[in-house]
Amino acid sequence: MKLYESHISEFNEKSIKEHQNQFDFLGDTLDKKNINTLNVVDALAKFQVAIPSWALGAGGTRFGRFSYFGEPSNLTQKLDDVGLLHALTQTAGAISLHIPWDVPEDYNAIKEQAKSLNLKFDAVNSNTFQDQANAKESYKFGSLCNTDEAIRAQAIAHNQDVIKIGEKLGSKSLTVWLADGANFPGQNNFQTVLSNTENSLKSIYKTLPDDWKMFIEYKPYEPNFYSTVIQDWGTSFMLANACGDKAYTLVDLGHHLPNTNIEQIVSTLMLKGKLGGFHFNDSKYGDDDVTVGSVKPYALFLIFNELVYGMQNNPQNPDLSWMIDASHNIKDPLEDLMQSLEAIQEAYAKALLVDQSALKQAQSVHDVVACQEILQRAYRTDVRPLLAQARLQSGGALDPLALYRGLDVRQTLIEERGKHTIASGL
Ligand code: LRH
Ligand code: MN
Ligand code: MN
Repeated sequence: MKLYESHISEFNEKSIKEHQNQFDFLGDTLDKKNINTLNVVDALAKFQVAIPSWALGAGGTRFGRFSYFGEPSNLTQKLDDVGLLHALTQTAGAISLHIPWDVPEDYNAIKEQAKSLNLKFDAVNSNTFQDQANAKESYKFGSLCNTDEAIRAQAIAHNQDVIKIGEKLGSKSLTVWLADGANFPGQNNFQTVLSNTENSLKSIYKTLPDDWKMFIEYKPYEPNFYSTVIQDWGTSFMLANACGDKAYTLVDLGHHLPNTNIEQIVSTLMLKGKLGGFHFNDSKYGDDDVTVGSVKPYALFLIFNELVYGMQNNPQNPDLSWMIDASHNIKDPLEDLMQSLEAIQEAYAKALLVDQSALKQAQSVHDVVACQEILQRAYRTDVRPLLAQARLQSGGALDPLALYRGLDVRQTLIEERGKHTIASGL
């Protein structure tokens, strides 16, 4: 399905007056608080979040999978979907591939297509959590951590291949997430599997191009339910330090035990210059991978507050790689991703409104009540006109979801691709 500029401009025309009123009113209010609205809008317009190739289809659970119909069944169609999202929102200017799910058949054609859709290739992800077709060795008992050298070698070689694929596409980073761990006490010697993992990561790191970064993702449990080798940010941080300057920790919001103070983790990593990337999602119980901001929007705001502080005060930390990591069981994936993008931009905008100097002042005199007021004043501001303005400025839709529904995009995709399509991936 091709979305034309005229689709967007004609749609925007209908609500432009109402938007302008709302934007001007908010602008006046913020002006009185000495906030430069145009700077905030500018920051929002620049903020781009990568879409993972595996979030474009219906994921399902181990109990079943309900197709959403018209899902992309190859890389070209996945790029088209992200292109649609980007055209509507102007916030999704990159795609993150998972290998081997997304190995391109024709690199030039894929690169040309991405260029025409204004998309970049974000981090490439390796996969040693599933056995691949025709693979000699099995990852049933771990990959980079395995006590069997041949299995480790196969997993290392896979990661090195993924880097080569990413290089051909213009990616600049590799994300390593390992399912490695144990299902039962006694299954693994903790020190052996950690040492093996460190050595394997170092071998992969050795082949990382100079202008690349390696992101090490952590997760406390699942699919192993007793222990995970890279279980928390501390383990990831330690491994990143052992590898070198181009290795960083990656925070996935769903990879924490309930009530973990994620904003504090973000803050610590940025102070140490070791936060590399971010996977957005939301959760109630664990790695639920549900729509960003749908369960704990205030926690997301507090996380963004630390991210904004870090981006303004920690030059030792590089620019972050932003990505959504979600799965969809019952929603239209594209609609869900639009909701996630909106929630991310909303939390970012609110964090940009925090009066940092007033907060510092209140902290210095231990005025705890004022500290909370300052944060909540920003959080309670309805920033949606700022988001709409940023989209308008960049050629996106004032209300992406309404336009998507108005054009009946999903129905067109079903007509083009058929009903019973299955996206490769989770
Ligand atoms: C693991 C994870 C990781 C994978 C993706 C499919 O739970 O978050 O980022 O690559 O899901
Ligand atoms: Mn993730
Ligand atoms: Mn996950």
